[in-house]
Amino acid sequence: MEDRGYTFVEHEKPLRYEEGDLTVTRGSAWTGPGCHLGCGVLMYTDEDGRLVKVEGDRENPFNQGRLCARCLALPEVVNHENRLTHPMKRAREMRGKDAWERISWDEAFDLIADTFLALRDQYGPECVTFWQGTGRDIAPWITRLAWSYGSPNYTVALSGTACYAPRIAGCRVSSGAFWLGDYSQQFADRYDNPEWNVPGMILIWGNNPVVSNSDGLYGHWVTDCMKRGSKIIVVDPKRTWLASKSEVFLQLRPGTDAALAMGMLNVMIEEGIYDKDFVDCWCYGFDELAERVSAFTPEKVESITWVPADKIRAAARAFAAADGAIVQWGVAVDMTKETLPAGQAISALFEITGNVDVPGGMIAPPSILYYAAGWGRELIPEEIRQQKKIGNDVYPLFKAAMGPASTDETINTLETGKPYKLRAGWLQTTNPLACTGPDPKRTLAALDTLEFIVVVDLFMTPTAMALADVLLPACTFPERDGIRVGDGVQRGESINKVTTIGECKSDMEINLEMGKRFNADAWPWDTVEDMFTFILKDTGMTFPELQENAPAYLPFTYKKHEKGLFRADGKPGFETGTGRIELWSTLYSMVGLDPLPYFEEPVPGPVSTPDAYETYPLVLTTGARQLGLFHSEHRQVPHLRAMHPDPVIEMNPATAVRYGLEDGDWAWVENERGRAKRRVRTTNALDPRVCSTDHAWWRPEAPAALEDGLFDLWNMNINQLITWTPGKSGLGSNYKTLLCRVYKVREGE
Ligand SMILES: Nc1nc2c(c(=O)[nH]1)N[C@H]1C(S)=C(S)[C@@H](COP(=O)(O)OP(=O)(O)OC[C@H]3O[C@@H](n4cnc5c(=O)[nH]c(N)nc54)[C@H](O)[C@@H]3O)O[C@H]1N2
Ligand SMILES: Nc1nc2c(c(=O)[nH]1)N[C@H]1C(S)=C(S)[C@@H](COP(=O)(O)OP(=O)(O)OC[C@H]3O[C@@H](n4cnc5c(=O)[nH]c(N)nc54)[C@H](O)[C@@H]3O)O[C@H]1N2
Ligand code: SF4
Ligand SMILES: [Mo]
Repeated sequence: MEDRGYTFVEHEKPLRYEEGDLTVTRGSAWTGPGCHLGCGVLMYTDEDGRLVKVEGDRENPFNQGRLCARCLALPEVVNHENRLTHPMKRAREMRGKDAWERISWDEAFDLIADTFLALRDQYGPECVTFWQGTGRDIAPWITRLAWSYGSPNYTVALSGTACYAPRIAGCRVSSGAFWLGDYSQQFADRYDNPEWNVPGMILIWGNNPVVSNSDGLYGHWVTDCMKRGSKIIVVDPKRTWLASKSEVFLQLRPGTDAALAMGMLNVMIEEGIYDKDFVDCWCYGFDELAERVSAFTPEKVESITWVPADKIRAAARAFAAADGAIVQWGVAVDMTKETLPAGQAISALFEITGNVDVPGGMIAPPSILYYAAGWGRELIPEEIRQQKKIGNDVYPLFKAAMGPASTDETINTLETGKPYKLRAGWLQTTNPLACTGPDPKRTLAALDTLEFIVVVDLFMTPTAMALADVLLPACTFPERDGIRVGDGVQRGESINKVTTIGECKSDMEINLEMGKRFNADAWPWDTVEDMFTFILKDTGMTFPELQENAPAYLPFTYKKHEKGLFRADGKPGFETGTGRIELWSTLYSMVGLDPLPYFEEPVPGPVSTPDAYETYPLVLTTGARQLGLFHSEHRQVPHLRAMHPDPVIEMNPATAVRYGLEDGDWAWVENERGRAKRRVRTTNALDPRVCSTDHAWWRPEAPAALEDGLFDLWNMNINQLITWTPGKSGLGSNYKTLLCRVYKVREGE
């Protein structure tokens, strides 16, 4: 292995060793089942090769031996009797019925290839739509599959691509980079690294990191930093556990985030407590931003957000005064309809205070390889992408700057056949009817127009039961090898196979095999190991070398803008049109969007739709994460289901009394579009005007067939209250900004 300046961790033991009767294999977690992270794990297998126990790896700097419930319960997932274990097919006219025929992998691959290739010959490659769910280990493999087939219509199956993409797109537009909080995760020696500083302030915004461990952040890093002196501010409609430990808790009305951020900017600018040198030297459009936020006085913002003006002032002052400040933002920022201006205002908080690429502030770590946003872009001609990608003609931003197609427009296209008819679908790592998609009845009818649908999953799901013509069984991570090199966390990890279940194949194997049949030149590797080694070629490591030595850490430098390390031309500054951080966005202006942050009332809402508010008098946010459940997964897993057996709606005790409900009652949560059943949980952590409810519910134990209720989906899925309506840019959604009423479920319902 060549010396490229990587740092490796000393391992006391080899990759595999014996402990009593068991074999222990070191590795990194990743999907399936779902999670965004890759904690260091020790996987214990018995003499039959069965996974029996998982422990945290103390040597791994990422999680330092800690694991959460989902990895501890992993053997129950991997060995579950309801895992899909072999490929199956079903005649199109039998969709929705539990009427499957077992087939071999060869038959499955041949059937899919014959169908997809015939459609490509007849209608052109854009007639196939490829869907993935959240950031599992899928983006490189599904994008390469779609693009090597020739279709630009790869998409993340969410309305308004409302998960991470708006935050990433917004940051890239304004600064050419994506910013993460600096918790020392880029250093193998972590908190002991001499270059790192403890962040003075962590502003946790619409994120609950100790539960969700989302987007590359291990939640315990926040508490690790708090033990070392960091203070926190929390922006959330609910007094979360972290909020109860905060310096300032800003309990806002859901969906008013942009107004709150503009109020904080107003205070910083009025009081002159931002970093003037940084702004003068490195930012563009500050005067315009100052003018825009001048109307957002704390008093005005109080009336919009329900957050007291004094708290807004206190939060702005504490953030600006901190030595090293982080904005730890979450998906709530993406799930407000006008998400780009909200994200723009929130990122301006760390930009005008100069918390950019500094220790304990925000950092933009290089990845070992940058392929997470898509691998194989060169396989599809740019003019095809420009002309044919769905959503480009409706949303100029999608044409100018977005890799995926717009899912909202994909739904419209499925229904109207415009601008052309979609014929087939490839759904891998997503369960849109139970979780990802709003308006599941509409989603079902739209997808059902496709002539041919392939689903790749671990378990039978409502989506597979309703729609799949071919269903392929995927591996969980202990059943496969893999790499993790491209997600901005600055380290290379390997996923190491320890067990085998049925005939399951990994997503990488499936896509390599399919890809060869679509376009052999684009997939020249004999095995996935060869493919991983190819991907690693710029690192000087082969895949087996990575497995032995992982995790591998890249060298890291702060203040890259001063050193010419951000720009392709090697000059100081940022990779934007003006070379500066653009508080006034030249790209937004070019694609017809407002170049400055703004606030728009969430729709529906108490202000935007007062008539609806009379009928549906509670503000509703959905989908706050639960520790034992990842989206629609884990409902079959005994120890995890026991942690959260039923879908819950949380409300203030006064709200429950007002609607004749008691803690533990079953209630309907309803708006004009539909209703879902929830168990009432009363809590003082919520304002009496606001409720919070779980998402992604179905009951795997309920009857499966569509005519029998599709695993109780129509009683359980809260997304029946939500519509496919993104913001003006095509990004953003109203998953977390709804209105509802609640009433008791009657006996027999
Ligand atoms: N109301 C509401 N709805 C929401 C949200 C919300 O906050 N509120 N959040 C949204 C967000 S942010 C997201 S990202 C989406 C997530 O939505 P999705 O990512 O689509 O999540 P799931 O619906 O659980 O579907 C994932 C499917 O992938 C399967 N799977 C897991 N691991 C693997 C694997 O390695 N390989 C394969 N082939 N399959 C695998 C699982 O069994 C499951 O059936 O949901 C969204 N839906
Ligand atoms: N256990 C578990 N972990 C997960 C997931 C899972 O399903 N289960 N899903 C993964 C995925 S795909 C994602 S995107 C991440 C998301 O993880 P997070 O970003 O942490 O998102 P949520 O838990 O949906 O919401 C975070 C907080 O936002 C608050 N909130 C609700 N509405 C608003 C609002 O309008 N404004 C503000 N400021 N706050 C609001 C909620 O009360 C909650 O405390 O989690 C990932 N991790
Ligand atoms: S965050 Fe939890 S589920 Fe995810 S890899 Fe780490 S321990 Fe496993
Ligand atoms: Mo997400």
